[in-house]
Amino acid sequence: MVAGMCAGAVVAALLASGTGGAGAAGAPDGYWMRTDARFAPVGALVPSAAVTYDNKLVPAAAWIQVSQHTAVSGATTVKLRVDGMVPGHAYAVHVHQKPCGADPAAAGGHFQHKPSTDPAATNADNEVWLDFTADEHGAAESSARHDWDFRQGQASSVVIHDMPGSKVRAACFTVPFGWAP
Ligand SMILES: [Cu+2]
Repeated sequence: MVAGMCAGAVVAALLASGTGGAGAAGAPDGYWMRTDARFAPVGALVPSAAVTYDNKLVPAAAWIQVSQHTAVSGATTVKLRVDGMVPGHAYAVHVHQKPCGADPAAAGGHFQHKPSTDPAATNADNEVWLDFTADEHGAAESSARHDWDFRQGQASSVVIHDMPGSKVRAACFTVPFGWAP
């Protein structure tokens, strides 16, 4: 079991950059965010920010945590942790543009640093990919780091696909991604 895996409310904080002067040393400047939830099916009595569309691949009550740090420079690191997934299964995960909905398509397309209709632009350098393979307990971690930042309103969820290279959406988590102030 992963420590500290209790589902909780969104923890989002926008920390103002240094208190005047040139770069207050050691201050955690930029945008910090961490949020977690347990998956629930569409139409669950108690709705969740994390919805599963495929209860076999992403069981209800599986857990997900997403965190983000964007430095003042714009460099952005996104981390993913999950538990309760199918042991040994390889999933593909991307940051998508819109919040999750009852319809898996609601999350829209991938966030792209340089928006493009060219299929070649769909890659881990131009997008945020958080693919993982669940360990023997169904847990996993992944992370992605880029020199660039999200744009307002264009990164709103993390979509878990059934397998790498697939467009099928097994689950979705609405996440308050932010950008450097
Ligand atoms: Cu995707």
